[in-house]
Amino acid sequence: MKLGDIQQNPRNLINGRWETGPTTGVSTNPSDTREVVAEYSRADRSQTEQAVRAAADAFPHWSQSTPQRRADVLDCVGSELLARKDELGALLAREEGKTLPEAVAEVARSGQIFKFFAGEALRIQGELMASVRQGVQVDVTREPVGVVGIIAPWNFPFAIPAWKIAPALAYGNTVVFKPAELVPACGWALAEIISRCGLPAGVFNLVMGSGREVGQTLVDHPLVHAISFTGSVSTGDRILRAGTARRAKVQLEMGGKNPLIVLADADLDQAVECALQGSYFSTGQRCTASSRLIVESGIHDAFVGKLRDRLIQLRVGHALDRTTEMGPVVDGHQLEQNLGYVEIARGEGAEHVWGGEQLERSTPGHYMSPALFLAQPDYRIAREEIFGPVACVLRAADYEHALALANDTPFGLCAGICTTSLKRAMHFKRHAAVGMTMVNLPTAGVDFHVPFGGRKESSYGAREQGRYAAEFYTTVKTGYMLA
Ligand code: TXE
Repeated sequence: MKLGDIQQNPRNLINGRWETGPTTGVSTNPSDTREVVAEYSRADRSQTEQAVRAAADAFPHWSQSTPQRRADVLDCVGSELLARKDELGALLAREEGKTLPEAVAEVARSGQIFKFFAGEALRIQGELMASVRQGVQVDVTREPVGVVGIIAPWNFPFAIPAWKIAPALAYGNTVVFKPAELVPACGWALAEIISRCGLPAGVFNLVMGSGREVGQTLVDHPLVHAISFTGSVSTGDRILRAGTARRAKVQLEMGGKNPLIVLADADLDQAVECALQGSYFSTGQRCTASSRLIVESGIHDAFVGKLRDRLIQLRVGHALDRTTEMGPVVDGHQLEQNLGYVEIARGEGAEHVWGGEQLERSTPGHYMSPALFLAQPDYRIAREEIFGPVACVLRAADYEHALALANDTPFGLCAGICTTSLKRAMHFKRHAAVGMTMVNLPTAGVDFHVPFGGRKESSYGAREQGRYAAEFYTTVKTGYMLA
């Protein structure tokens, strides 16, 4: 199927068949709101239940399939994503609004993730142990969990589903996937590729629709054994309560308020580029975005001045325009939220450095200029996840003060430091209360073959990605045998 067909009527994949839902939804291009990207079929509660039953029925057979078979399926998906990265990247840029290079890179990354887990399917390991009892042999083996409900956000419409779906299938689970409502065409395009790579009916299902109906049905359904979710803290909390109440396995990746410390001994140009990339690329719509720039007094004014100069030059525009460096905000609601935080910052007395205004471009879209404020640690813009191109600078007296500020947050996803001191970098890596640390790198931008996730309110459950994904997508069995 060609991409042109996507606009026609992407449908839901239930038990190997493309099913029309009772209602139709629309996704639009945030760079040009006159353009409809997809009119898609929305599934309802009963179709979601059908998808879950299909996945449950397919599980016994699929869970016994050979690793080679599963590897072949995942390799096929990865190859097609890589071969079509430009075309699918253009779709992603149109539907979500990230720039074309960012979007193409995300699709390529998704292909690499499927390839990685094709390999992992062949590397499922167990342990053989000596027993404490004479003549007894003990082994520990990994088995799939069952039906996995995958609930994804809009900000990485290919990569996040990829890093959930690929390990789920690699380890022998069956899947019901619900993409975010803002990006159905991307979710559908990924599902369409998966549907042609040799899976038996029911092993992988796609249900598009609302969180309240489709998502909640997955969370509450007794046949869904595990739920992997990425999104907001409030939705994550609700999923955690409902999922664990019925003893489902739950994995949550939620918000961040990630600090980037800049010490006086840092390479100034490098630190400014780390801040610019981490705070504003992908329009700041990354859970790993650096939204708190904690800068030591000795370099504070030079850093703020140089970052301001870079922000003035940053080209905001249509995601498909080759000269654009920062695309639009994903939708009107998110834009309103971002501009609302700009007003809150002003109201709290934050010093405005640059930006934070709605912009007009030649096409009607959700454009705003990147915003930078000087704030105090107790201001709301320094404490709450905004999820847009709005960052604040906090002044730190010295390294110890900077570290204390960095850890003074309910979140704990990622933290970075720019410094030329090996001693400080090592101390920071040890004492940052997060799941991921960066030294002289932006807080956003991670590898796919190592664990991803955080502490405190940012994450719950087993880590995602790399071989640590096995912790969530498998359960261990201990076997005893009289030898
Ligand atoms: O998130 P939601 P939204 C943050 C960001 C953003 C805010 C709202 O601050 O402004 O969240 O975005 C599904 N049961 N992040 O509304 O609601 C929903 O359909 C089951 C940060 O998009 O959390 C979607 O598929 N599912 C984040 C997914 O959950 C439900 C990335 C995420 O939606 C549900 C995205 C329910 N009751 C947003 N309600 C990050 N840090 O990466 C909704 N959903």
